[in-house]
Amino acid sequence: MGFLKKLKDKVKSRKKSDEVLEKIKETNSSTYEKGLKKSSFFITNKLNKLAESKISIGDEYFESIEEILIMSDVNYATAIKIISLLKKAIVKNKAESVSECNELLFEVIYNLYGSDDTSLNFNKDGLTVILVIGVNGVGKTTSIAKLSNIIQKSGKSVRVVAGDTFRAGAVDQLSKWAEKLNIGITKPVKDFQDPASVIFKGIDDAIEEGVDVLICDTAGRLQSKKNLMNELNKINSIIEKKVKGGASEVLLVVDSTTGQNAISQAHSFNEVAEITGIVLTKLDGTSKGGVILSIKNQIDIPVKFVGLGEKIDDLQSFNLEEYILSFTEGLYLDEQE
Ligand SMILES: Nc1nc2c(ncn2[C@@H]2O[C@H](COP(=O)(O)OP(=O)(O)OP(=O)(O)O)[C@@H](O)[C@H]2O)c(=O)[nH]1
Ligand SMILES: [Mg+2]
Repeated sequence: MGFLKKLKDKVKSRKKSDEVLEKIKETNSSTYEKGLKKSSFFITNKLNKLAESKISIGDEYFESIEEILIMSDVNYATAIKIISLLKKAIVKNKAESVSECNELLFEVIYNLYGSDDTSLNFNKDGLTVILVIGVNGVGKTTSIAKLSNIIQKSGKSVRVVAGDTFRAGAVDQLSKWAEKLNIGITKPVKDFQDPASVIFKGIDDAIEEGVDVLICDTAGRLQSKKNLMNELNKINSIIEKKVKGGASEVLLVVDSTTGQNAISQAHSFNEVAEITGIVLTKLDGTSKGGVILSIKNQIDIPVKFVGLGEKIDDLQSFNLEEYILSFTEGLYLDEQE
């Protein structure tokens, strides 16, 4: 049985769970498929053309693969690594047709990516605080709404805090979501209030309300590394003062449509904060879904969630199998039983 067929069977045989952590990780194949349509169209089209062209499996084929990977936002070093592994896999599997080699490409990518722990960390002894950070416009606030929805559906109660006191309209935006989701929200009491003090109040409110999880929105303003570090340090020390062990998750949101910029943001934020996971948004808006491989290989912080559209259910736990299957939708495969 071919690799992709095996993967499909694996995804199909997944069972639904009642456990909170497992529920959060449940994914929807059609959301993945829809969200990765552009990437899949781009890559399978190119690979299918190679299969049709009767190109021989040699330098020209590998150069084409390298080009396709790089155009999909896989960084150069990773692309080279993938091709060297692909060459070995072709020999090992005695692959003779281009379509066989194309399928092996995804098996290589799957194995290279490996397994990441995409579970959300929860505080076992009290309030779980999730801090959400990232530059302007990447999708922090919308991802917070979507994440609140996922956590709520898993059976835990949620509250949010509008720690973005910088952008006019930011508080209203989060308030609207909170109303829709029927969850509590802590807002600043004055314009440009220190975000740490809003989060301080948010924690008090969350403890008083007795909710399980508090998600903190922050401003996405671009600032110097030193200022950013100071601000995040202040927020962290406030959380640590109130909740033993501090924030359970520090999620960095990056926009996949910005390609290598997303990678450099992750690098910079990683220097100033202990990021526990990445939320990769707007995958539906790009044909360059390979950026996830660059994140894995250049930064090695687990992508925990992916944004596959603008609707509330379009944030999904990151699942490598779903990702690869959606990516290869429409790929020509050799006839297999
Ligand atoms: N297509 C698509 N749009 C998204 C996704 N995630 C967020 N967006 C859109 O991106 C835009 C910006 O989202 P916000 O959540 O306001 O971004 P933010 O990071 O909070 O922005 P600031 O508060 O200004 O820093 C909105 O129009 C969202 O609907 C996604 O996964 N797919
Ligand atoms: Mg925002």
